[in-house]
Amino acid sequence: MSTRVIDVRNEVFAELGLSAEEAGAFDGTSWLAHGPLLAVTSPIDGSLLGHVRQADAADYGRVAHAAAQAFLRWRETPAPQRGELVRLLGHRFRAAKPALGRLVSLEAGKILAEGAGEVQEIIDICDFATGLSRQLHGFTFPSERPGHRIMEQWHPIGPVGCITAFNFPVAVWAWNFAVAAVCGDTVLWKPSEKTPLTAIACIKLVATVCRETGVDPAVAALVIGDASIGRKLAADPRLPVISATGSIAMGRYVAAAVAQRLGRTILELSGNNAAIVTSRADLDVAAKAIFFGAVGTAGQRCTTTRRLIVHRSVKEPFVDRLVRNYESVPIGNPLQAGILVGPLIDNAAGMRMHAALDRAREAGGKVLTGGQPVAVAECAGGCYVRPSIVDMPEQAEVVREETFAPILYVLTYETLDEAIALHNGVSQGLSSAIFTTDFQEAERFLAPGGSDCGLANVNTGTSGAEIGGAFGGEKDTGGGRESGSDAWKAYMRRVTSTLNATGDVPLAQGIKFE
Ligand code: UN1
Repeated sequence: MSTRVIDVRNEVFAELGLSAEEAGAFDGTSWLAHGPLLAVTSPIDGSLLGHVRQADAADYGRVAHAAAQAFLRWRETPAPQRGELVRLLGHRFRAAKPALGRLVSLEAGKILAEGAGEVQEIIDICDFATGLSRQLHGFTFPSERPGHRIMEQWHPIGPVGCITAFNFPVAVWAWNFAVAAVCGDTVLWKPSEKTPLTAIACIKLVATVCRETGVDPAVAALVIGDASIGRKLAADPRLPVISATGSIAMGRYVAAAVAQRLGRTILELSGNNAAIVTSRADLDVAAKAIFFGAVGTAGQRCTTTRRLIVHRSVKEPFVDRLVRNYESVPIGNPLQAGILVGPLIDNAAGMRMHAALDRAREAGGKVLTGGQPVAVAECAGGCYVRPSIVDMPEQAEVVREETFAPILYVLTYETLDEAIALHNGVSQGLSSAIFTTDFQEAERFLAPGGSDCGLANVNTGTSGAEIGGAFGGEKDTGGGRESGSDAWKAYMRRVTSTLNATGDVPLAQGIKFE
């Protein structure tokens, strides 16, 4: 199988029905866009993948209107029938997995296994949401009044605006779309400008299944554009819910704009995830999990392990071992079998990594390995770096920031209290892990005074969460929850109904009004 970007591009374009010039707005009927042309390049070697015509303000208006109109019909469709669309979609994504996974690799620079893994998340959430379509349940409550009953219903809330980032160009949309769709909402998606082709490919797949099943394809609407389009979504009163993944700065803007119109947000912003390795850890387990968490996806997951908080007694052997793993990790063309670390998304990301390492050194940090650019034959236009480990004397400012690159800062501790204080001493609160075989240490980490993150793991890493749980985190991570568990509730409106089956009107709280 070829590993040349251009060959793979030609194959996946043919399989997924993409052309060299695509339109970045879909209203359920036509692909028409009138904004500036966007050149889409691969981070693998900088080569041109294609062009996408972006949406202008009028395109946005047309697409948002279509999503709002489609909602009126979709919300009346019984939920299990909505689930049937999502079930068929799961099949379609199963069939498309090899091609779509490779397109993710081309556009986001992920290794093939991770590109395919991302499509697997789509399939998994489709399966989950299909079951969910028969379980959108409400409680009933005993009334204080005789002959009365109180019940809750969950109704579709409206078109959902979904803003996603480059690093999970399709899975995060799918968590939102599959769940929102069975909830009876339509979804208007604004993907990252770095990964518009995977978005177009997904929406084309959904539209095909919609047409085959008689569903209005505007249930999955798409609008590709710059930040001005994102601002339109945030300000649009037709979109009662905005789900956004990206930087803290973007999240603050979206939160304020949506709050201004009293809408609801589901925010998944940055992570600064730590793994605590205690003196009682199984170091084999810890090393494997932290290696994948810190180095996987070239350090460009929200869930990437960015800080290692290690007990003084095991620090030396453990860090030495990690350094050895880092020094032998295969870096290169992510389309090639055996490669574990692909490129950073662009040169700017490489520069930010470089700057962070400089700041870490200034703060007294010692770079134990990595940080250098790596020249990859035939991929001269890509930004490849050697993942880095930096021993830090303290949790300096640079450690408390999220640099979207493979840098693992090492912090040392003596007592578990100290470790947890260091762990929680950052503004982000997405994912976390402790490595220990000691039950009491594990329970301390999971207790209310332990990890303050939305995801807290024991003996498994910070990244690679399954779709079945709710995904998201606290503090600057934004507080939203997507994907599994009861995250669906954020995509619906709750109706509390009191039913009176008597011929009288007794009032609550014992009030007499006669
Ligand atoms: C992200 O980085 O925004 O838990 C999502 C994980 C993946 C999802 C990451 N399942 O690492």
